[in-house]
Amino acid sequence: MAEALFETLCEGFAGREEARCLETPDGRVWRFRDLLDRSAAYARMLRGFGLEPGDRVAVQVEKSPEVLALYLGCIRAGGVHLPLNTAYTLAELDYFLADAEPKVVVVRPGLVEEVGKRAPRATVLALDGEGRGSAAEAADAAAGPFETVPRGPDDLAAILYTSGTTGRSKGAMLTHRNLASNALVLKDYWRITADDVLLHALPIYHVHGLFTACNTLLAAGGSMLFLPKFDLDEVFRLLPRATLMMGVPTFYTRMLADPRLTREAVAHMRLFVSGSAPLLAETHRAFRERTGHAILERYGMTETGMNASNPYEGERRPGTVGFPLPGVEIRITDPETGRPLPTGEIGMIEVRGPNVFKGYWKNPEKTAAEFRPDGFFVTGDLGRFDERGYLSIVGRGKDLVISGGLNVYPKEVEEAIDALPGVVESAVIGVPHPDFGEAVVAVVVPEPGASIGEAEILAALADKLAAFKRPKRVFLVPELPRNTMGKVQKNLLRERWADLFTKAGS
Ligand code: MCA
Ligand code: AMP
Repeated sequence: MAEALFETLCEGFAGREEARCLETPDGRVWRFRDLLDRSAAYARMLRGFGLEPGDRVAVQVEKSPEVLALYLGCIRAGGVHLPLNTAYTLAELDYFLADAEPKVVVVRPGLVEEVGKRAPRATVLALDGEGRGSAAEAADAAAGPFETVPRGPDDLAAILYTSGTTGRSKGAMLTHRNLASNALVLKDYWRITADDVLLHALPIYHVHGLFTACNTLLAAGGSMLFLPKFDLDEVFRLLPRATLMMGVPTFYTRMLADPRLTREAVAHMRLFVSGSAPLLAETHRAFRERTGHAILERYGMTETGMNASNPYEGERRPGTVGFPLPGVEIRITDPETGRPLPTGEIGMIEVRGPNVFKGYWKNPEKTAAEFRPDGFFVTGDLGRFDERGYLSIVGRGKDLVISGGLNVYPKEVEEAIDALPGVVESAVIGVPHPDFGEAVVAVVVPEPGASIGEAEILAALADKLAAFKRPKRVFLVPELPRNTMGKVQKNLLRERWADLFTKAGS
C-alpha cells in the first residue's frame, strides 16, 4: 500500500528522470530531473528558515511550475503544505494565518509587507506568476542535494481549509497515506500512463488541480501542459498535444459553447474527466453528441480526495458519479439515525478508506461530530445507489452553493451582510447559472428607512469576501419567508429567483 507521498510521486519517473514532466504555454519545459532539483532547493531553503517536520507552509500565489516545486519541497522537508485560493482577501487570510500558525508564508510580491505585519512570527516570502521573487531567490541560494525527511503514513502532508455550515473554516488534515493512496488508485482506474499528456487548466490551491491532477500524473510518470488558468483560446491551441483533460463542469459548458469543439479537434483525446460540482446530464449528452467522448464524472471532497468514479471501460452514466473507487467504502444512511439504508433509497453518503482525512486541524469536537464510531465520515451529501451500483448525488444535506467548482457557504456570506449597517437580516441562496452552474444571490431585509441598496452592499463586501463568494445579485425585501418554526424557507426564495440567469435575455 502507498504510504510515503514523495516516494509515490517519484514512482512514475523512476529510471526516466530526464523525461518531460511539465510544459508552460510559452514552451518552457521542465524535465522530472528539474522538478527533483528544484524541490530539493526549496526543501533546503525551508529547513534553512527553521522548518521542522510538521510545520506548515502557507502558499497564496499565482499558478506556475515553481509552485509545484515548492509544494514538493515542503513535503520533502517534512512540512505540511497549506495552499490558499488567490481570491481570498487579506481579511480572510488573517483567519488562516492565525489558525494554522505557518512557519513560512509565500505570497504574491505586493503582499509581503502587509502579510509580514499580520504574521509576525512567520518568514514571509514572495513568488509571482512567472515563478520569480524572494522565495525563488532563496531557493537558488540553497540549491544542492537533499535527503527527503522520512515521514510516517499518518503524518500530515497538507492542510486544506474548507468552510463549514456553521462557524469558521476548518482545516482538513490530509496525511501522506491519504494523498499517496488516492494518486495510485486514480492512476490505475483511469489508466494513466507515462504516455499521457494532461491539459492542466485548474488552479492548484484545491484538491482537484493539485492532488487529483498533479499527484496522479506524477505517480504515473505522465506530463502536463501547465496553463496558468482556464482560457478557452489556450485550451483549444494546446488540446491537439494533450491526451487527457480534467475540469469542473464550467470548463465543459464553455467548450461546448465554442464552435472550435468538434469531433476532429478531440479525436485524438483519450479521456475527459469532470468533477467538483454536478455535471448536468444534458451537458454530458451534448458533449458526447458533438465529440463522441463520454465525459467521465467522478465525486470527491477536500476531506476525502476522490471517492467514486464512473468506469474507464463500461458505461459512463450521465447524472451519476459511478462506483466506489477500489479500497473506498461508501454507504447510504438515514441522516437522522445513521442506520444503513437499502439500495435505491436516498440518504446520507458516508465514506471510509485510506483516502479519508485524519480530522480537522485543532478542532477535535468537529472531527468527532462528523465521524461515525466505525470510522465512516459523514459527507453532508445526499445520494443513492441504483440497482447496477452507480452512485448519484441527489442533493446536499449541507447548505452549500457550488459556483464554477468553488464552494460558497451561505452562512459565511449572510454573516458578512448581516454585519453591515442598515441590514436587519439576509438569506443567501444558489440559483441556476448557465456558466457557473449555480450563482450566489442574496436576499436582504433592510432596516426601515435605511438608504442601502445592492451597489452599497456589494461595495461593502469587497474587502471582506473573495469575489467568487460575493452575490452576483442582491434583492431587497421587506421580510424573509419563514415556516411555523421560524426557519427561513430558502426553497421559496430559490423558486422565486430560479430563472434569474437562465431566462432568455437575462
Ligand atoms: C471567477 N469568478 C467567479 C468564479 N470564478 N464567480 C463565481 N464562481 C466562480 N467559480 C468571478 C471573478 O471573481 C470575476 O468577478 C469574474 O468571475 C471573472 O473572473 P475570472 O477570473 O476571469 O473567471 P474565470 O477565469 O473565467 O474563472 C472561472 C473558472 C474558475 C474557470 C470556472 O473559477 C475555475 O477555475 N474554477 C475551478 C475551481 C476548482 O478547481 N474547484 C475544485 C475544488 P468580477 O468580475 O466581479 O471581479 S476541489 C473540489 O471541489 C473537490 C475535492 C472535487 O471534487 O474536486
Ligand atoms: P470541496 O469541499 O471543495 O471539496 O467540495 C466537495 C463537494 O463538492 C462535495 O461534498 C459535493 O457536494 C461536491 N461535488 C464534488 N464532485 C461532485 C460531483 N461530481 N457531482 C456533484 N457534486 C460534487
